[in-house]
Amino acid sequence: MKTIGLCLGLLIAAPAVAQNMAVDRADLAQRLSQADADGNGQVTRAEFQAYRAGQFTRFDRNGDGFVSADDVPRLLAGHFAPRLQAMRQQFDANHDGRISRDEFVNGPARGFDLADANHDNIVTTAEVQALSDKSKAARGG
Ligand SMILES: [Ca+2]
Ligand SMILES: [Ca+2]
Ligand SMILES: [Ca+2]
Repeated sequence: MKTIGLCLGLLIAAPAVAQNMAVDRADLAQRLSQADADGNGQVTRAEFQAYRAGQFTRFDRNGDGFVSADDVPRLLAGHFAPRLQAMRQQFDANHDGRISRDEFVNGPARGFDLADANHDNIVTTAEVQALSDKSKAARGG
């Protein structure tokens, strides 16, 4: 079961937007802070895309340059079909049924765009903080 557990972990780490159209802001804040490669408290679009490239490498388990059903073990295909479908809807720009590295890295970045309140292609810790404050308010806490 070790392999299956590892696979579950990888796929559960898929972008939150893929599993739920509503962006989980706390999760987004965490992912953006992970994307801050040089740790200066700002995530540029380039850093965000580099982070995505790293995610892609993990999702493309068979290393063929595409994220597709082939990357999901047959036993788990039924379980992950809806999630893969959601990812395809978001990222499969040319509708060939699989997600290329380019489609994934340069695909829609709703979370980043949402956090980048002043649209300067840099998400600052202040912007992330503002977003999670909004999120807390929305939850009534
Ligand atoms: Ca693949
Ligand atoms: Ca495609
Ligand atoms: Ca900004």
